[in-house]
Amino acid sequence: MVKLFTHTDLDGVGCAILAKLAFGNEVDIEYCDYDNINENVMNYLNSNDDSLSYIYITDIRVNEDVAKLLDERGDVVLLDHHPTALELNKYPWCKVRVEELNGIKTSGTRMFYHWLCINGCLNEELENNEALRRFTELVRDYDTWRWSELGEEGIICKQVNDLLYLYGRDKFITWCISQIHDNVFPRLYASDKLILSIKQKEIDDYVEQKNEQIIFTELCGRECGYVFAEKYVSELGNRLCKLHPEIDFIVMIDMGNKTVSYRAVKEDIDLGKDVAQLFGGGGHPKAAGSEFSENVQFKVFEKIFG
Ligand SMILES: [Mn+2]
Repeated sequence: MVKLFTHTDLDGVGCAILAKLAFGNEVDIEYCDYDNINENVMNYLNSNDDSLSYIYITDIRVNEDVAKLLDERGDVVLLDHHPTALELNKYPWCKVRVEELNGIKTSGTRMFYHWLCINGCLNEELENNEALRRFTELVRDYDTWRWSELGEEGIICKQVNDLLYLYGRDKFITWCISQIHDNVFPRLYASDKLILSIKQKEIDDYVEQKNEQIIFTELCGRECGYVFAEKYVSELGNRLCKLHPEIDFIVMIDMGNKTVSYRAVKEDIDLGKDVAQLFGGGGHPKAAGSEFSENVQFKVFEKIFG
């Protein structure tokens, strides 16, 4: 058996798709986020399920305590591309790379694809499958935001990501796998295009609404704007940054989920290191996140009603 712990976003789901293609029914997949990855891996290691499975952890990192346990256990590979995970490279089973050999930013799906190819885990048909290669590139281009620099050609990356949330994870995975097997990925049908256009209208309206609510301030010595938002944070963040070139980054606070997302489009800032890490989070130079406690929610309540 193979056990896969992977991130919940398109890049993480891309890894799940690769695992299903490579290992079929022999893989058990657990989708994790930054707030539960360590707990989930620990629970697995302490459970009876942890027999002789090979463990893959993709597009997400574990903390030092869990890394030590995995190091003792063996039969594990961690593939991640977030700069905040680079310190894990001290373990030989952790491969953290930010860029591909050609200098463009890589992603979890892309790294896992290379790993599976090099280690002979994909059959010949899949190894030569053009649609599968395209799939990994498209997921990477979305995840690293490279798609926004590709013009018209990049839009399909965003559309595929939208379809993940429109169809739901399971249906989306089935859709991708069948298109990869038929060597047609990514093919959009009229019905896909219709729901995508309805969705896009909703996102555009949301961005417009949030743009009117933006509050400008200073944070970590830089100019920023903040909004309270809980949806479409990647697209919202990117578009608000572009609408307001005077700010260095945008902060999106999700009160309900107790999370903060940071986004920038400028080159001279590392949001993961310079901002999110100061608040217990992490991430990429242009996209990062952190969390806050329940106490903050109570304080806000008190301020409003106190
Ligand atoms: Mn990723």
